[in-house]
Amino acid sequence: MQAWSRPEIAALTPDPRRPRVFDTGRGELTTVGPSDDSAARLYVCGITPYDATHLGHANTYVAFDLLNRVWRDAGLEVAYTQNVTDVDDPLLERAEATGVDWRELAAEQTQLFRTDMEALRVIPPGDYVGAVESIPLVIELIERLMPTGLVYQVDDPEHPDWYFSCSESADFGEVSHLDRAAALAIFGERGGDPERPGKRDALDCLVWRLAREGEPSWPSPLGQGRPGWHIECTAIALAHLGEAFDVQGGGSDLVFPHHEMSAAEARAATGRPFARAYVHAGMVGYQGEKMSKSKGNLVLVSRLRAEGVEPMAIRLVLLAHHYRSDWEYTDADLARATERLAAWRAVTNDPAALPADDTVRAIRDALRNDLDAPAALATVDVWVAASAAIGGDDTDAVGAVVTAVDALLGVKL
Ligand code: 5CA
Ligand code: ZN
Repeated sequence: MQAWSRPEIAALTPDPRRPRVFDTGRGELTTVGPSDDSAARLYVCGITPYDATHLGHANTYVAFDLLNRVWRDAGLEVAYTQNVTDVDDPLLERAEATGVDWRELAAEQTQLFRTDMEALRVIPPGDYVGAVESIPLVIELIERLMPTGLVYQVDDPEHPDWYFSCSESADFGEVSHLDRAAALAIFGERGGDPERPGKRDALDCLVWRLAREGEPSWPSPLGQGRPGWHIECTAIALAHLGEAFDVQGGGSDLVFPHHEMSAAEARAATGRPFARAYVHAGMVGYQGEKMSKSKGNLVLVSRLRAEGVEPMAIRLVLLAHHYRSDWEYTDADLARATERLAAWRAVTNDPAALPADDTVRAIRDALRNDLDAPAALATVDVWVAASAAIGGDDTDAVGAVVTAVDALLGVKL
């Protein structure tokens, strides 16, 4: 699948220090990236293409864009894969409810997402991969799992779908560390089917759903059907990035079951960890609840853009919140970001300002310290305010700040 076009990425002299980010699995900050000069490998769970792109989605992709940019700033190449869940229950349900062909809905929403990402200057993944085009990879992975004895058909004569015995897989729980009661409750809320009769264990997850009347399906040795959700990401990540890649990312709503179960499938198939670290962005809320397609309380990037909001102001709204925090969007966020952008531009339009070496260094430090964008913004604010008040005659400073803000924060001034 085609990704979106790449923003121009400003170049700084590399600073080889690796970033530290919070690994949900370890429950602490950890240094991420290769220890040699091989490429850093990143997988970020992509959209299910309907109701795209709300500020919650954008927040997650901008968070991992920071990681991508810091790795690049460290002189590393970044192998980045992102999926599109272009066939799954919620997409099919929405298509059915609105009388649109599911393929059309997916194509149109994926395209909208591309234009939003482009506007926000998010660096595209090198591999942008749809679930539908990856069906052969999914089948291959399920077949690879067969000899483990962890894949079985549910005891249901009408629909003997294929399942994976998650909780029997080594290290199950390594990502979320949930106890069984909590896992069962969340599984039911997030697309799982703990109550389906005929499974070996309530936490087992679907890997291949056999065809139902009116649903899309593809031929396979497992029977005509379609992939389950978790195995989609496992198959795509293993095929495009290999085993034990550096970071598996997504929003915190994916910690369980999605990332736990993908990790269990990969571990069972390869005997190695799926990813070296599992990194999660916080949830963005609106009007008192998590912003979500199912609730409909959405602030869409495309709507803000259509209202004339500068994409760089939207990006600054997101960067003003630490990627791991949960926060609620209000109009005041946008007003503050718009003011900030104007203040930064007012100073960077001048030919000279106060010296900026310490400011550039502080932006780099802040981002290497768990992608602390709010601290980076505050550093720029201080330099901008001081330069506006005092003036300054450093003619290199403006260019240095503009380049650093562009390269590291992705904000074009
Ligand atoms: N296609 C799957 C992942 S394989 C999926 O979760 N799609 S999604 O469209 O629901 O979400 C896309 C990404 O946005 C995921 O990483 C998800 O964690 C993140 N996300 C969804 N809602 C929010 C929100 N309110 N705040 C922050 N991130 C969110
Ligand atoms: Zn995923």
